Amino acid sequence: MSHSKPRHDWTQDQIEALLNLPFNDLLFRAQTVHREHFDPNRLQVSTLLSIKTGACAEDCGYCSQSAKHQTSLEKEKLLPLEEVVQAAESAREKGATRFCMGAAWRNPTDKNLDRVIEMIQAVRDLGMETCVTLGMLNNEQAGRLKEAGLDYYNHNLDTSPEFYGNVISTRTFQDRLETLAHVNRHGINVCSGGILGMGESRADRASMLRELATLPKHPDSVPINLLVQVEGTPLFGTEELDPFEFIRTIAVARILMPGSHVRLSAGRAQMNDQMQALCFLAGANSVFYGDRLLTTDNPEANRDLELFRRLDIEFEESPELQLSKTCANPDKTAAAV
Ligand code: SAM
Ligand code: DTB
Ligand code: SF4
Repeated sequence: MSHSKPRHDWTQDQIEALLNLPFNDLLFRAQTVHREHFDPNRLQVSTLLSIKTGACAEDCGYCSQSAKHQTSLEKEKLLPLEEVVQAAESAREKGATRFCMGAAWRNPTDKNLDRVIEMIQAVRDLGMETCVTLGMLNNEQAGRLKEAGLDYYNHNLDTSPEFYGNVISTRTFQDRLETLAHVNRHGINVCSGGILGMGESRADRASMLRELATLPKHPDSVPINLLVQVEGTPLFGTEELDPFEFIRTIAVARILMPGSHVRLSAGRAQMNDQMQALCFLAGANSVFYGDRLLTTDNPEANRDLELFRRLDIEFEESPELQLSKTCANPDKTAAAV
């Protein structure tokens, strides 16, 4: 099978030309690339937990958790370890292979990090992959997370560098790139993507994808969120994005970053089944699974299971299970990849 090689030299014009393709041509191309790299009927599933909620010092215009916005969110201190382990066990029972813990911090203190490291180790002991999203990190903190065995760090670029100032003023686009560089330097898998539907233009969506696809290494995981409009945030009331524009952006992310998992992230609760099916056809192959995202609703697990059954989609196995199969029968697994 011929694999399209990952490229890191995509230009703004080339990306805009992809976004401008006739819809059916774009989806056909994205699905073709997708099949060269992945089983099109399998999804990677992660479950999220907010381990520290609200009272965040940043002013991200979309976020329910910023102390600068008047939302109805109840703030919570860092959760006790036992509560986190219970939530991870329950996610594992439902079939999730990765557990993602999110904290509403501008950046973690070293003491915060000690507590999160205990959580990472406990979740790893359950045989799950771990992901955390804790805000900005310095180089040393990234090194400590790697030592603790962290698999993924989520830190989104959120939008294009050109549109960024319309959404966030308390940290810069460059700050975000620096955190990603620390994470990558220590060999932690990078999860980085953005949000659509914040009033940005098609050129902004192209520019955000260009930033992601021209990183020294493509992010292993690329979450594409649809803005969840939260009352009390500055972006509440933004004109809704045309669903086909969202699907086009997923398709172009798939073409630009062929070996990455593209995650259909926040906003699924507001999408109908047909739209989600088109996102999977466009190359999305990962979702957040479980009734809650961080502070807002995700589709209920039962609704998802029904959708996946109707679409003949199965969950990706845990990496541990895949590894044990490779050891038992290396030829069979190699042929399937
Ligand atoms: N505080 C950390 C940070 O910002 O890096 C981690 C948590 S933060 C909630 C993680 C990501 O979730 C944000 O970067 C943003 O892309 C996404 N997100 C947050 N609120 C959202 C919303 N209302 N709709 C869509 N995506 C959202
Ligand atoms: C990401 O890109 N999306 C997730 C995860 N990374 C941490 C978070 C979505 C949050 C949606 C709004 C909320 O529930 O607060
Ligand atoms: Fe804080 Fe993260 Fe929300 Fe921004 S997105 S306000 S950093 S929790």
